[in-house]
Amino acid sequence: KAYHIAIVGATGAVGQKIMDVLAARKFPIQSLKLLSSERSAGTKVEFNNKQIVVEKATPESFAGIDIAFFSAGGTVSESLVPEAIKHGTVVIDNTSAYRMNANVPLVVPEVNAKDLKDHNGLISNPNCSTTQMVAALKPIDDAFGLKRVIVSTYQAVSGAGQEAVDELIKQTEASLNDEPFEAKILPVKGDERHFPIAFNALPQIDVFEDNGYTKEEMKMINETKKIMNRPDLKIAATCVRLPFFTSHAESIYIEIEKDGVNVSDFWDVLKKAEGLKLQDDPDTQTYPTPLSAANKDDVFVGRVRQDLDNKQGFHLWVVSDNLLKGAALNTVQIAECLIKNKWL
Ligand code: 11C
Repeated sequence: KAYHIAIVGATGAVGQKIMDVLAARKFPIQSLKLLSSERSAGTKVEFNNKQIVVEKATPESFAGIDIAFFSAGGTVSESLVPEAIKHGTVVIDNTSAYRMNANVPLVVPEVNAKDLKDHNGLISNPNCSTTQMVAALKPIDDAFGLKRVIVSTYQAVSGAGQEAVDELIKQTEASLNDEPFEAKILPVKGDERHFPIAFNALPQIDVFEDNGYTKEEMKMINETKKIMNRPDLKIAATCVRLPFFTSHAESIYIEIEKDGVNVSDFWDVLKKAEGLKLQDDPDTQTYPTPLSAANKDDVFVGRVRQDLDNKQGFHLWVVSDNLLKGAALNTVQIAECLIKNKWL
């Protein structure tokens, strides 16, 4: 069987990646409707060597659509997802609009595919930095019991959109040419102050909440608890933007329940885990980096070390392409999982 598919936000970076992933994985498509805001409507986009004209997304756009991938920002999802559901379309939403709703599954298939079973027409795709972290933490939790997580991230500018990517390029060129430049986008387009990203590190991703953590940090905390079904998990995050284009990297400190576990026990567990690739050998300087992980599907793990003071404490370095496993790939894998299990 093949399906009638719609992509909302088809001209955006994640929308384009969803198309690439659908084509690469030979997703069973009967028809593909590309939807966008009025501004991008009329644009022609190539898919499988055919030109498709992007249409303006309206409530009626979803008639006859089996699966809609939404990636056009929270406001668009808030207004159009309920309309799509009314048409019987199953929605997989890439925005944060519905992620923490109790009746909306938030899914990384390797971690909690079973939560898809009882969906109500809407499934949320997690934040990119959360997805790669839970993919690495789940097999560890299953094998050794996870007690506490402290994560610091090193995140690519593409997570903040094309304008942030363009800003990094312009600022880098200007800095190298000793020319003046302005910071207008990062750390957060809508926030009051902006700081240079070129040759810098910005310890703010998204706006601050009242507790002093940023929204990105609270997403990592709350989404992880939901996906792993561990509301009791002790977890804190510090999210930092760095001047590279693709992949998020994370330094993760964890404490486990089990005693007597060593690094090679970790390697055994991580090697067997679905969607993970272990790249960890200090003798040959083997570890993942944002560049080595870019354009790859896996979540890469390296630098596994036992803490020097706490035998039940371990340090990991986790890297993955933020637009693939962090966004487009996970979204398509959710749809594949629904089809495979006849849960559509
Ligand atoms: C960033 N993680 O790198 C963000 C982008 O909730 O889907 C993704 C925001 C989200 O800035």
